[in-house]
Amino acid sequence: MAGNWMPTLYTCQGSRGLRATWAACEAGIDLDLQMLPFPPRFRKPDYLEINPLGTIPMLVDGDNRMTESCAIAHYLAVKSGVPELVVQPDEQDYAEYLDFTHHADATITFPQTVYLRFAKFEKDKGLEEAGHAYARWFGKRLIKVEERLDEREFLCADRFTVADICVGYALYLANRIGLAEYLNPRLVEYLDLLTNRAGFTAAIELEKAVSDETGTKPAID
Ligand SMILES: N[C@@H](CCC(=O)N[C@@H](CS)C(=O)NCC(=O)O)C(=O)O
Repeated sequence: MAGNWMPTLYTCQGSRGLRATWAACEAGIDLDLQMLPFPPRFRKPDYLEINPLGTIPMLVDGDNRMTESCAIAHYLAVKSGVPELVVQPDEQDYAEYLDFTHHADATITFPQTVYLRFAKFEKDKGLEEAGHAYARWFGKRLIKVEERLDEREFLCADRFTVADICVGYALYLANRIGLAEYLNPRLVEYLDLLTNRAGFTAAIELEKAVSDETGTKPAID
């Protein structure tokens, strides 16, 4: 990446912010990575002054503040000048690219996080069964990605793009939070391909290195 552009990413290790860290690593962008304890609204309350939502990730680039992981991944890829990472409006799969990039968080990660809250983090509050119902719902919602990957290596345009980063993170999260049983063999193979990329490994290592340096625990152990 040319010049001394270094946007700031506030995130927690292994959270949805990994979509942004991963996109930055694929695109060769240096990030000013600020690893926060999870959840920042309780463990780092002054974060609310810059992000009243209290959520991570948040990207700060000059006057721009972004709080959606998939939008941040797309933004970094476009700004980095690595055009292959995004699908351009004049390419055949542009509509699918936008759709899968949004589908990843809005439709797939959404039930994952409700499961995580009710069946893991707040297990003692009596809503564990509701959490497991959301897990099953997550499983059903994988159908669109399964069908899309039936005869394709990547989701769009016959190459690795930000849509793969966004959906890939949801599959990676599934493995980490006990939802691996919902990934069929094709999804397992696809996830393997993604997590073996140098950009993914670099993102994992970068988040870990900065977290270790600052003594910050991961979002999910
Ligand atoms: N749609 C947003 C969701 C952001 C979000 O809810 N992040 C979670 C962590 S993965 C969070 O910050 N939860 C803690 C809280 O809301 O206090 C995105 O994709 O970035």
